[in-house]
Amino acid sequence: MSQPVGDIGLIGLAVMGQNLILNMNDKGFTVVAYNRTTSKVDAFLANEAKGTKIQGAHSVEELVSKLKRPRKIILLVKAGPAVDDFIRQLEPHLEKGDIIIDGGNSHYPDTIRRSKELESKGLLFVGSGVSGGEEGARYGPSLMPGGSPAAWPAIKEIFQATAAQVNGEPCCDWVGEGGAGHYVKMVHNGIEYGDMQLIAEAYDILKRGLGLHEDEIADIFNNWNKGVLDSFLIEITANILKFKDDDGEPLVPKILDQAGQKGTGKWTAIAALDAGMPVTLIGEAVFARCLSSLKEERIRASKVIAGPQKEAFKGDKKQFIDDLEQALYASKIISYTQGFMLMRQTAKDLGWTLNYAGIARMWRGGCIIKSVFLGDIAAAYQKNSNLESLLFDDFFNKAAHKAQPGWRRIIAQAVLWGIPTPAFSTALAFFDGYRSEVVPANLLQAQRDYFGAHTFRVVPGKENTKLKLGEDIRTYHKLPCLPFLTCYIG
Ligand code: 2AM
Repeated sequence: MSQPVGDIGLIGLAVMGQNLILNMNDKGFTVVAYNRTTSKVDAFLANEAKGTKIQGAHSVEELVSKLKRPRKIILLVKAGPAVDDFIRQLEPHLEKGDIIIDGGNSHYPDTIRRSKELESKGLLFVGSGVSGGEEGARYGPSLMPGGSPAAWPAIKEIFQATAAQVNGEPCCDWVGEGGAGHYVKMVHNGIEYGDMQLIAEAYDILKRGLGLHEDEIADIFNNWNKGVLDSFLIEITANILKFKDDDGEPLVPKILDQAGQKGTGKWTAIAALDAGMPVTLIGEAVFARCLSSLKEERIRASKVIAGPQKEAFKGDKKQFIDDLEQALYASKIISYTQGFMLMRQTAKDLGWTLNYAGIARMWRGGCIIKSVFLGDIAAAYQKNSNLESLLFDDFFNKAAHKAQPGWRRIIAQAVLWGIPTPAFSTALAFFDGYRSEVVPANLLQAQRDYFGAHTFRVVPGKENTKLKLGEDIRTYHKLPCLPFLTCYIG
């Protein structure tokens, strides 16, 4: 039998899979393609892959036989049982040190399970986030591989060459152990939900608040794209707002205001609740989509629930638009602050070593949230990989301070107008909570103790408090001295 020539195999010839193969082929690697429905292999070889080095396989066994050792096989199939199915089919043909890579949208607990199972059999497993859609897959995605650390040296060259490049640096690095790659991809998607919601709120304020036309709003977004908000999402929003229907009217107002979701934002919000981390902006972004889908109910409510009387804006429009840019920027800082806090906590909980500067660099290109801003986040974590939150970094601390007055003015005005700003508002609420040395959780603790004898701890220095740990406020409530006691428990 001839020597195997394949550098890497890929299973799953939907558009993402085909494009990733073509991309790897462009970078000089020999890829072997396989698909459950093998007619797709033939069609691919006869069309898109014609004239390339790409090889086909008509069985899992043939695929494996065409790969150099250690064998590397990427699965780009529907997340769920199809991944387990292929792992089971591949296993008997693989040898110690061979690597299975799941590049699909798997949920990270599945990735943790699969990497444990395969490692126990001497095989290596990688769960890799692949972001950037079909276009990214073809010309350079953001790749977020994590799993068995021993797999990284073997796949590094192919992965880093295939990924998007920003300033000569690949948007791909090793993320961490176990399910870290898919976890980070999940948080990336949650952050994407947040960024999109923030932009939608800015649009709403400009449209319903200032009464601007889509063309004027597009110009504002184009301007913003030259400053601190410079990013793919701001750029495409300007293009979208400029887009006209056949009748010359902007298309956006004709689109039904019911947002869909595939669930990765929800996963992030659930993961945040599980980790006990206040990732409020992504949560609000998910809930805003939920509220948007209550269209029929909202129509009925709009008939019977009145908001404030609409008043024309009398202030300085230019100042207001500058304030809005700052509000969007500050809220974005909070969203990423929260996202990185979540990853940090999960890394602690699950024993992963995450490379935060690397994660920011991976998101700088090739994906929907790509932005200049991510370069600043990479710089912050490069300076201090142990940063508790971005707000402790000088650059972001100053930026948030500078944005603060405008940010508050925007939210105050939106509240007066009755325009909902769930993401802007929760960002500011987080900011104000995070910077508060004292929050009213003392009262919560007293309430919990009162109705459930949950006990509380006293503030250091107030150890002489009459009520001691394990005692119950209710006991004292029967005495006439509760006001006296409550002043001690703060
Ligand atoms: P197919 O072309 O044979 O349907 C995206 O759907 C990719 O995932 C396709 O390559 C598809 O293969 C594959 N896929 C989806 N469900 C699958 C399953 N249960 N088993 C194997 N492949 C599957």
